[in-house]
Parts: sequence; structure tokens; C-alpha cells
Amino acid sequence: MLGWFKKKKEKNKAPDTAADTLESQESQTAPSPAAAPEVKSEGLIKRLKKGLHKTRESLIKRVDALFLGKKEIDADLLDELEEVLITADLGVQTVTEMLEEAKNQVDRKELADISALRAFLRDKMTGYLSDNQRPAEKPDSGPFVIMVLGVNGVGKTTTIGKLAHKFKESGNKVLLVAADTFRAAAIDQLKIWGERTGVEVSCQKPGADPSSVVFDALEYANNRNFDVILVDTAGRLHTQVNLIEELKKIKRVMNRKCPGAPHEVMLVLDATTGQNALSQTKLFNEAVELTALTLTKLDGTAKGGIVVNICREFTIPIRFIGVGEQMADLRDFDAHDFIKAIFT
Ligand SMILES: Nc1nc2c(ncn2[C@@H]2O[C@H](COP(=O)(O)OP(=O)(O)OP(=O)(O)O)[C@@H](O)[C@H]2O)c(=O)[nH]1
Ligand SMILES: [Mg+2]
Repeated sequence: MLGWFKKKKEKNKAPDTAADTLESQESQTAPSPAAAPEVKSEGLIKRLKKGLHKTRESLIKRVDALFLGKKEIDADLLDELEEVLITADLGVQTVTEMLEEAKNQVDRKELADISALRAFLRDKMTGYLSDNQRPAEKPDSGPFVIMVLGVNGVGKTTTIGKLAHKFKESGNKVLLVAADTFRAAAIDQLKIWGERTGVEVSCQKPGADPSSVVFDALEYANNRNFDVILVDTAGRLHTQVNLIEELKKIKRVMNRKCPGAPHEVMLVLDATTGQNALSQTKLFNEAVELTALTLTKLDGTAKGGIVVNICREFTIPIRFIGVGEQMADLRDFDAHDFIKAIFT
């Protein structure tokens, strides 16, 4: 997939991603080697479907209920469809754009019936989700430094823990850096993830300057052959201005200490906050130039359409989606799998 989790030492036919590793462990009962890939991919979609079931219920089940028994695509149907799509947080502009195109295609007799309209919606959403996807720019040598940020409670630390697990499982040497020194419990939370995943954590006392925590961690990492360094940052400071200035400083310090770093600036967004996710992306992107997004808590929302909305508004790739609190519930984002899990 994105090559993030390539095994360091390729064993015979090692899976491409840690997610694949987990999947293949679960599908060891595959009836024959030839059938294995199909079973694996169906298992993956099944689990994703479970994680996205609220969105599937609110979006596609409602679309299908609306389409049931109808043959013609008329203005009333498109009006009702508009409401369903907006309710699922696809965003007014995205929905307007999609339905205007649908209407034009109906006028040109290119969309003949309801099933063609359903396929049109599916293709259109897949297109929005696929457009931005591009791989991370990993360094040719030295550690892959990932700075993780986002407002408080979105799931930064949990995502870092899940990522540490994925990277470790793929044979990488991982270091976690506790640059959220604002909240005393944040350091302990990261240490717990470190113990759970068996990776080292670099930290200082609560209240320490986050930039100096990062500086010291990079110094420590020097010549110790870490493959990946995941930096946890604070989600809450006294004011938003402080938070942004703090993040800019951390980024500058990283780059000075380790030219090219951070190689990934990942914003974590809580999908249950709906349209707020858009303003957060804009704010952080203007301040620190994001290179990646992760949307968490998709299991807890019926408004998963926000993923499509964000992809249409920004050109930042979505790397992962969180569909639960367990370690394996952080999934590599794949546009086609996501749409398949919602539409089928
Ligand atoms: N259901 C669900 N819960 C999640 C997911 N990701 C994170 N959480 C939960 O969200 C809560 C907050 O997660 P944290 O990782 O502490 O969030 P944070 O952004 O680090 O929070 P601060 O450090 O306070 O800013 C925890 O209870 C997590 O278990 C997800 O994908 N699904
Ligand atoms: Mg945290």
C-alpha cells in the first residue's frame, strides 16, 4: 500500500502492511492458498464494515430506502437525496457539486435509472477520496520522524500507540516522544503505550519545554538506529495562539536538529466533530503545513461522509482511519475499501 510498514527483513512472502499481518493471522483458516487473498480482503472489508456501520446505516441505507420502488430520477428525488447526503456530513458544496453533475447527466440521458444514479454516487465519492492519496516522503536514510498534532481529545496519543504497534510489528525500531508536557497524565499515557507495544519512550518532567523534549529525543536517537520517531504533542494550551506557536517551534527545532524532519506532519481529527474537522484542518495546515490526516472515532459516528468532504476541500492525503479503541482498529486508509464498506 503506502509502504509505511514494509518489513525490514523480508521474510518469505511477508505482507505489505502490519494491517495485512493482522488480517492474515486472522484468516489462517483459508481453505486453500489460492483462495487466501480473496478471504483476506473480504475479512478486511467485513471488519471495516463493522467499524463504519453507523455511517452505512445513515448514508447508504437511507439512500437505498429513498430509491426503493422508484424508477425515474426526478427533481423531487434529487432534493430528497440532497438532504440525506448533507445529513451524513458530506458537506453542502460537495453535495451540490455531485447533484448538479448528476442532474446534467440525467438531462443528457447519460444517467438512465436509479441504479445508474447509485453507481454515479459511488464513483464520485471514490474519486474525491482517491484524488489526494500519495505516499509519505520517507527519508532515504535516518529515522522517519512523524509529528502528530490536533486539538485535545481527538485521539493523538491513542493513534500514536496504535502506530507504534504497527511499525513494531513490521520490524521497525520505534521511539515515542512525549512532547505533550502540558498535561501531566499525557506522559504517563504515552509510557503505558510504550510498555504495551514494547517500544522506548523519551520524556521529561511535566511542564518541560516541548521543543527541548524533542531536541533531546532526537539527540538520544542519534546513532541508535531508530527507524521511526513518533512525536506526541499537546492538544490544549492556554490559548489557541500559544498552541500554534508551540507547534511551529517544535517543527523548527526538529528541522534544525534533523534536516528534513519532520517528514510527516499528521493532523488527527475526531470524525464525530463533523464540520469542525474542516476548520481545524484549515487552521493547522496554514500554521504547520500538514502532510497527512488521520480521522479517528469513525465507529462512533453516523456522519462518516466528513471523510469525503475533507478530501474534496483539501489536498492532504488521509493515511489512517480509526474505527475503534483496540490496537488493530487503526486502518490504512484505502478509498476503494472505504467506499466498498459503506456501499455494500
Ligand atoms: N471509539 C473510538 N475511540 C477512540 C478512537 N481513537 C481514540 N479513541 C478514544 O478517544 C479518547 C481520547 O484519546 P487520546 O488518544 O487520549 O486523545 P488525545 O488527542 O491524545 O487527547 P489529549 O492528549 O488530551 O489532547 C480515548 O478514550 C481513546 O480511547 C477511535 O478510533 N474510536
Ligand atoms: Mg494525548
